[in-house]
Amino acid sequence: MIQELPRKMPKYAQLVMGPAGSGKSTYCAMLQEHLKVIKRECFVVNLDPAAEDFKYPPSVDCRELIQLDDVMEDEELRFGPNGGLIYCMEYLMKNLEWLQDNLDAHDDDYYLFDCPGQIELYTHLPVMRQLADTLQSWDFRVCAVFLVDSQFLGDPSKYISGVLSSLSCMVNLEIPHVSIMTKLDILPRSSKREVRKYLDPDMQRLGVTSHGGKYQRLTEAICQIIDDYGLVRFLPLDRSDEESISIVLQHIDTAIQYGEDLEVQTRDFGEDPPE
Ligand SMILES: Nc1nc2c(ncn2[C@@H]2O[C@H](COP(=O)(O)OP(=O)(O)OP(=O)(O)O)[C@@H](O)[C@H]2O)c(=O)[nH]1
Ligand SMILES: [Mg+2]
Repeated sequence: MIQELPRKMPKYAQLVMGPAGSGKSTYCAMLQEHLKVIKRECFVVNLDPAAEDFKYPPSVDCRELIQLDDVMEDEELRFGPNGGLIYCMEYLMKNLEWLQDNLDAHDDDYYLFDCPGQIELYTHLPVMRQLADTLQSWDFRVCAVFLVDSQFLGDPSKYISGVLSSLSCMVNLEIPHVSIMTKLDILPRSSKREVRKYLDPDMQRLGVTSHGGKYQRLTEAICQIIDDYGLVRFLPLDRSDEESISIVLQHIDTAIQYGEDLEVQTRDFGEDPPE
């Protein structure tokens, strides 16, 4: 007789990343609120050792393990703010059992990890890769959510650098990846029209020119690759528009196959009413 093994249920995580001030903490607070409205629970984890106040109630706060101020004031370490932050993140990676104990994650739990804004964490340091790999070894399905401020995407050369920073994070982490253009709610109407061009861009038609002309062919080749392989597409996020929040969530849920293993909820309505 074939015995059915108990099914292992996954947990879900979004690693919310992006440059300083791109809106990561605001996104976590907003998404937690949105999920509450649609009766889904999620926990937010603060992974920024320099965070001072919160827009959401953190379920886990890495500052209980290590704080940037303590590292900077340490007589032996003598770090500045950037080096200090990297030190804190490396310290966290050496103490991942602290994170595991504090997460206390159960089947189907959904977590948002609010990460710090140091871009080097995503592009070439091993820290975030290590975190993503560890979460996966703890049965999490993890999605990288990379935010870029729409204010900085409004012309072709800025757009290319936004695409390349998101792309280097994608290549570094090798997990499902969603890129988001934030703060559309504060763009003036004329810029909104301009920025929409970049949501589904035809890189060749954007007319990207490099400053010196010398690198023109390189720029064109990069655009061609991004275009041909559909490598990075930004989803617009306007926090004043529930539908845009919902579309972003759908993309991420699809990327991590959220809900695929959920049990069908049944409800007992009692006996049939008399005719
Ligand atoms: N209007 C508007 N403002 C936003 C939005 N997202 C963030 N902001 C503002 O942008 C600033 C930075 O937002 P944060 O959420 O702190 O950005 P962050 O990426 O967490 O910043 P760091 O953690 O310092 O890297 C704050 O003043 C926010 O109020 C948005 O969608 N719309
Ligand atoms: Mg933040």
